Amino acid sequence: MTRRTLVAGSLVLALSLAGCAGEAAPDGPASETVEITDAWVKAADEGMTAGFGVLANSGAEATVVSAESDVAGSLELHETVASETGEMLMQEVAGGFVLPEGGELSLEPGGSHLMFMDLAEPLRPGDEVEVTLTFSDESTFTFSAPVKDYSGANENYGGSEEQEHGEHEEGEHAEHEHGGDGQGGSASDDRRGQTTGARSEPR
Ligand SMILES: [Cu+2]
Repeated sequence: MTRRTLVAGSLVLALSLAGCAGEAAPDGPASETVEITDAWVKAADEGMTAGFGVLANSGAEATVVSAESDVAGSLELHETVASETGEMLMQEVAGGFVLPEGGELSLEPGGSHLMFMDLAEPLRPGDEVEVTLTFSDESTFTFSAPVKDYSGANENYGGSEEQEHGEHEEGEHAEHEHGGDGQGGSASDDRRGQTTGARSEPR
């Protein structure tokens, strides 16, 4: 009898807690739904350098509003834009890096990147750099990125990567088929299709 009352009591408590959560994102803080892959930082002796990687977000839309690292006086969130004369310029991105719901954002040379300002010490290939991202919900996400040599935007930093990539295209992406469920259309539709498109349709 007593035990039964206890169970009932905790059930009510759980329900009322769930009620309190109200409209808060069911996916939890951005720090728990965002991951980074292929993170790396460009080697540099002093001054500025840049960090890259692919940010993937499995939850609701998340926004990176700031970043910091012990190796730099400050970190800025940069995007690359074409000027009126066609020159590529980088600038701080207004409003931060937006990661769409269930989507990803690639930080890459010639595109958006983390700008390391005022390096505290030389960053050599093989070093590891810790970076902390802060999201608009004030949660934070720390990751470690290796330092790599990279000598210019026109150079393929991966070396043999082009060949390897060709093989991956045939292997890992073979299961990805287009137009299966008639939802084709825009690029964003296509991206979403990858999460739902795996189901097999009965004939
Ligand atoms: Cu920059």
